[in-house]
Amino acid sequence: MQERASIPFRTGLATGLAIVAAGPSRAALLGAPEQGQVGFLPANSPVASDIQWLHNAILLPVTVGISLLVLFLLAYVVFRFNENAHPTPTRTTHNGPLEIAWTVLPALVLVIVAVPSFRLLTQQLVIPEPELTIKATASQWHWTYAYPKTAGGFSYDSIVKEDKDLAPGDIRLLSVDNAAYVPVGKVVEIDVVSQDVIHSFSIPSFGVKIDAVPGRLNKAWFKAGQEGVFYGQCSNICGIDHAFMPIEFHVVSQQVYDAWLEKAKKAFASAGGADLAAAAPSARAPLKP
Ligand SMILES: [Cu+2]
Repeated sequence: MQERASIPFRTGLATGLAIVAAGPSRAALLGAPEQGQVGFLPANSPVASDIQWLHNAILLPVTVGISLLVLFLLAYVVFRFNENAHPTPTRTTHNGPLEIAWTVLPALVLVIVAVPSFRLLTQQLVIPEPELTIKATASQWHWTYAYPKTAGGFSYDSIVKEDKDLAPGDIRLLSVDNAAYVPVGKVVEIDVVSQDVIHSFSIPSFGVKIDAVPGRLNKAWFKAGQEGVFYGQCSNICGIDHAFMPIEFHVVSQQVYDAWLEKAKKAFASAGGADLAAAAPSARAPLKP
């Protein structure tokens, strides 16, 4: 069983800086939520690290600061200007410098948030030259992964394990029968599409979350710095089994990936190859919650 990476709940500027400075530790990570967890899953891609940095170093201080300031102003007004403390109200209606300040300062806060936000958005959307491209096709209610011709050109369905099929180390409602494998340290592009309704492909540890829309190819990318198992879920309500189409990605060394590729080529070659159009949704009764 994978050892769980313990991510204690720490917030604020210090954490944001620490994440950026230290980077991930060397142990294999488990990108799955823990019971009672508060905070992010371990970041295992540049985009995920930067998302967490934006949250911890920029958004959290800004929201906490503004909340405290408003709380202070409210309390000040309540105690300083109540009828007992201040029986004769002032007739002041305008204050030029104050009005300029409360217009300029919020605008500055918006700029402080906007600059790293747009940088992050660009980082997510401008995809570096991929070393592996996987096509993820959503169906009600599972994912189909297709590997390119250069990797053997095969595709297979990835379906949630039912409770009776769970092996030791599996995670209920997250483990699947056929996980996707990617090599560590490589730029992986995920091409996401749907063959019925709108789904959403999401793996928090990779900072990937993108809609799967019929007739439209959406793209996302990640570069996993560490080996481990990383889970995600369909994140767009897509029907009765929406909660039962998890995503399981194994980040492994190049040798393990090559070995898996050899096995997968043989195992999935007979199951429809890379012809996604012919890959029918697997016949399966909806799971009961
Ligand atoms: Cu879905």
